[in-house]
Amino acid sequence: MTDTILRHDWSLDEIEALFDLPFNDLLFRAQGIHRANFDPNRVQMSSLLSIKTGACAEDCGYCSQSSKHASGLEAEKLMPLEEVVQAAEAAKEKGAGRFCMGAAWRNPTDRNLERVIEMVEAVHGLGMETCLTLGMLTEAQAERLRLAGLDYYNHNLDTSPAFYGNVITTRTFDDRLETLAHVRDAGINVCSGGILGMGESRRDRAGMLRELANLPRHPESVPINRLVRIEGTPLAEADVLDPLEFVRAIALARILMPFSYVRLSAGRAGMSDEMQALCFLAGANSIFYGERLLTTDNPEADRDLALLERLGMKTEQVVDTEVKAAKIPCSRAQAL
Ligand code: SAM
Ligand code: DTB
Ligand code: SF4
Repeated sequence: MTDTILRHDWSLDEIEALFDLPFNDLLFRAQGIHRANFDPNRVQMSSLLSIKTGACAEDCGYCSQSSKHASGLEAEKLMPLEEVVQAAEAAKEKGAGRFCMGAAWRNPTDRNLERVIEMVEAVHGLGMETCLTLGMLTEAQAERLRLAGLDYYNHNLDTSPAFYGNVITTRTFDDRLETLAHVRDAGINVCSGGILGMGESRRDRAGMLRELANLPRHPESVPINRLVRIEGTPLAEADVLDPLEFVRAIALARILMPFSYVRLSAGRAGMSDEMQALCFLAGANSIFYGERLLTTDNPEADRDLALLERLGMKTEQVVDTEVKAAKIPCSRAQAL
């Protein structure tokens, strides 16, 4: 059995050295760590819903929802509660355990936050785990969400500190760290990852993973997105990342954050079944499930279920969220 060492002091050179390992050696290491800490044949499934779409004040170079880009996306107001509940019910019916609601805001106003909290409470009422991604949060807002029973908050670092300015200029890397600290301090599970394939170097990929791994506690959930190239955005013509480099990054995430759920996130619609299978072998154990991400397509639910069946993999059972939170291994291990 592989001993799992939990570290928060990785250097860039150490991470790059792991990235440079022969592919089979890297995957063997990642799979060993994965097996020591998780059932390798289980996958956690989250469904996404855009509850407020487009007209965002930020300029994230990859995003269809920025008002600064001409992606042709039609902006929509905050969705009524009933529509959100219907979407959550449908996602639950299909087998999703967690429902993640995203809004194209730089940050929520306190008034909007109260409306979103009604959604969180209603989705909880269906017996699903809840996740939100609403942009930056103040300390008080994070506290309010915790009181409302929110399970996870997603806020991505997106890329390395060095590459960050090439992608986003309207908020800083440190702003993102600050929101993550508010979420962590409030006692909400942290979901944070980034995007690969935006023209960054391998060192940048290592740099992003280093930032995540060197947080005081590892995020419970680490979404690794492959850029979905969207017409009208500055990154529409970015070179497609070598699929094997993407798999390597998944393996690195698994090695650096051994107890975290590593989510094979956006970009799966453009991945072969074989590439996804390699990602699971490298330690990915979570996916976005359902035909829509926020504004772009995800694989059909049936295709995903068929792939899991072919791989002999099963959906992680949805258990009572309180019990589940108590079971998250990193809460135990990282407190040591
Ligand atoms: N507005 C909020 C924010 O930025 O925090 C929440 C929604 S935002 C769309 C959530 C995350 O989705 C981004 O941080 C980014 O990592 C990911 N994302 C957005 N557009 C993407 C794309 N075209 N390809 C891959 N990932 C993308
Ligand atoms: C994350 O890391 N990826 C999700 C979720 N967190 C919110 C969003 C992916 C968005 C992909 C592009 C789109 O559909 O607009
Ligand atoms: Fe706005 Fe989020 Fe898109 Fe950035 S990623 S433009 S903050 S919706």
